[in-house]
Amino acid sequence: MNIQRSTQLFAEALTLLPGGVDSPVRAFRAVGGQPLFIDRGEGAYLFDVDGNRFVDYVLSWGPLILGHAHPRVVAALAEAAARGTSYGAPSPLELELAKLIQQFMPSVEMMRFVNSGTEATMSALRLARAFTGRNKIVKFEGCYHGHADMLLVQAGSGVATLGLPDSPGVPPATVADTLVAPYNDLAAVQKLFEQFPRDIAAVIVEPVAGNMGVVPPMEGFLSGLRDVTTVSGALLVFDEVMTGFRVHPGGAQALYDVKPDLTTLGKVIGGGLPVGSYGGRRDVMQLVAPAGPMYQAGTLAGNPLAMTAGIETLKELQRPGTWEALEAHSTKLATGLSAAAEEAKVCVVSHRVGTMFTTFFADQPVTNWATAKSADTKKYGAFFRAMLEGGVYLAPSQFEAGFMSTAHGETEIEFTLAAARRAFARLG
Ligand code: KE4
Repeated sequence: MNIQRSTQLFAEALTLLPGGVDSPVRAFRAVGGQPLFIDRGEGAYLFDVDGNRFVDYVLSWGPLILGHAHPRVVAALAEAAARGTSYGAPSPLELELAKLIQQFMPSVEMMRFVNSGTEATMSALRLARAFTGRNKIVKFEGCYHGHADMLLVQAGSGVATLGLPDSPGVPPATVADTLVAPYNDLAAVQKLFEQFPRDIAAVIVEPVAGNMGVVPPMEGFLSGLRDVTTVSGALLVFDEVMTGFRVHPGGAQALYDVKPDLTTLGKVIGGGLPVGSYGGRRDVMQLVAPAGPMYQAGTLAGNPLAMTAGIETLKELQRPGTWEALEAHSTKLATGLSAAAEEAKVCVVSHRVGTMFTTFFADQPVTNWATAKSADTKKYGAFFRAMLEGGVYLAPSQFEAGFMSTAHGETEIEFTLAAARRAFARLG
């Protein structure tokens, strides 16, 4: 595969951007090789600057559930841009998107738009602390909620531990109130609440984990979190930045019928433009300035272009048959990948929830970070490179999710499964 132009651009990028990228996971460090520079996206496809074409399952890490450059989104954006790119003042578009989100997620009684998932989770936890008057938060190993200091914490040993800074530059004092438990381990969370009965402001969870690879919640885990937070007066925060409009039209909260106090969103609700939101119980959201004293602000929050792309995306998702087709194609792909691995006698654990999926190169069940990180990342890297050579662009990390879009049809899936059979054969 000719990657000459990407190679030149990457060499230049390394002199301008740390690691040559604007977000670490894009650098291909986990899978070997170097990042491809993209010229354009079209439907299910990415085209790099050397003219190579790929069926894309990263889809900008989730936002592009309609695929790249959907005509309806592009046309609406062109019109919106002609009316100005930012107002720094309220616009009807924010209300239109808010009402659309509420149609899908009635638990979000009131919300605030921000510019990223990181801002959404950071603000939601500040709000939970303001509402409860408590300081501690609980997160889970292997769950990622953006790069706010207090959330950049990896559990140490043991069932649950006081967080230690994971990244340099995060002062120990900033994470002293961040408690960590293994995903799917309700007993560990109950133990934390016994240890800190009146100190925990919130439990934040990816209701389907996507940032250790896709790991579904075990039976009773989410409802157990709901019970323990209700009893203790802590808030339950569902971080649906990735799962929102991906695992079910109403998100994981609809799929598993568990109602959080706050929900964070991002990705799909911006249709590929910078966006995030946090929202939920009206009595909690009323604390947010200027309605209440909890401060949070943003120059480009509620940006008319991001709102427009989000509105058109959610409206398109409401077309009859859309979710059925997404479910059918996601199922066909995931089962096809498992069958291809089995045919080549390659051991994989395949997880899929809605339009999110991960093929773990593992020979034991994957239920949390400890079991996810036992996957053979070298083998995943070899598979990733073989699929890239075969014209399929997967997540450049074993610990990420793959995504389906409405633009992926039979042709793309058959092409992908043929490439997978060849790639697994090389590994087998
Ligand atoms: P952003 O700040 O990247 O918009 O959102 C942070 C975030 C919050 N919550 C969840 C559940 C998320 O998955 C994310 C971001 N996801 C990663 C992909 N695993 C973004 C890709 C990247 O970091 O480049």
